[in-house]
Amino acid sequence: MLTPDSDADPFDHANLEDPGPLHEKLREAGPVVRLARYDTYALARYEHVHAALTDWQRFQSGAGVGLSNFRYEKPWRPPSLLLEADPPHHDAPRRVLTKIIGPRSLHRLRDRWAAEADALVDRVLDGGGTLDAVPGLAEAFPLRVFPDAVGIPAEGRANLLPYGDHLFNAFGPPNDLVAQGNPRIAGLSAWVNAQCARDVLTPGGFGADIWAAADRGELTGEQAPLVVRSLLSAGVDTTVHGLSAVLYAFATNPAQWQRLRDQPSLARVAFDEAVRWESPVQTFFRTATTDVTVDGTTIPEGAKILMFLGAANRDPRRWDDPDRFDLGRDPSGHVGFGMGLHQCVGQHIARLEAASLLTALARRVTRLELAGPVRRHHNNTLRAWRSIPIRLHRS
Ligand code: OW7
Repeated sequence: MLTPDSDADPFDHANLEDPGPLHEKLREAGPVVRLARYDTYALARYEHVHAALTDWQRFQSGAGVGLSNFRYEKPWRPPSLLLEADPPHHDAPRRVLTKIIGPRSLHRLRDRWAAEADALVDRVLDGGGTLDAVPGLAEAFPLRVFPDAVGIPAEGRANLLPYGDHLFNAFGPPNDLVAQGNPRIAGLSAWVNAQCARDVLTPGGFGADIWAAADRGELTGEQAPLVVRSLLSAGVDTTVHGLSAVLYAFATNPAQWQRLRDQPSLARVAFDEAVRWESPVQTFFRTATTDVTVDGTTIPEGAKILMFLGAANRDPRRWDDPDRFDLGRDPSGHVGFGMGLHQCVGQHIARLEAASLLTALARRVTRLELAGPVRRHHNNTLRAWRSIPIRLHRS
């Protein structure tokens, strides 16, 4: 079958502002669409995104999960041992991190994070309850709890968000968003790298736990700081935009908020439904290790393949009424956290942050109401908000 071509730019500002129309076009054009301007292949249907994510042998990560191909171009930073690696190199770092930030280890943080969420929401309500939910809740909560849990010092934490923002832009083409971040990235990067050293990390945190794994021989001393870097790279912007998404979803779907208030145990389903609905991580690339035929169309060896997680998560072939944010559906199987070997190792942290914040809000707030115009933040990989003015109605 001849592969359909598209001259669309998924990374231009119109598509970053509202990717829905492009996603529909790509899903309907065929199982594989060649993105002519980047000489890459797009997958936008759930079935094929899922298949590529679970076939790490033919869809490799080790040549980079951005547009740039590490076979030909030097990466802007030393590659991640998790995200940008394939088995067998991927396995030890993954095994170590899976245990350190798995559900069992996170259990210790439950009560502390619940208390922090209660305190934050009380403070916001005491201040009148009208605020920008992006800095005021979605950024404030992760920045309150996550760097402490990793065990980095207080100084310089404001570097985490701009570092992540640039990192996620850098998976895309070298466009204006990357150019905007370039002047600051050396400084941000130096700061992040410095936080990964063993003597900087507080005992009892995830970072110290990673170094302890190195002492047991589960990682080398060269690997340990790069695994800490993965936490600081992947763990901040993602959760911020995931929390923004669920807050916006509830502000614009008051009946769903009532449902959560009636049944607070829905907080986790609500967050996963928001991750499906919004797909805070929109896209990642893979590289074909051999000629791959997808539903009759062939992708050549060495080609980059762009997987549209956001399009798959709203594919009507897989989801009933996919554009609806609905606590009544079962969102499991969404690819917002990926799927397979690389599926988000931090998803339990994200869910615990979200459940803590949503539970604190559900106990105290009858209604989240938009209180002004919302604004998107454009990023080559992340679906993000700059501003969500809201009024919280105290119960
Ligand atoms: C890393 C959300 C995907 C990521 C993203 C960015 C960096 C890393 C991982 O996971 O450094 O491992």
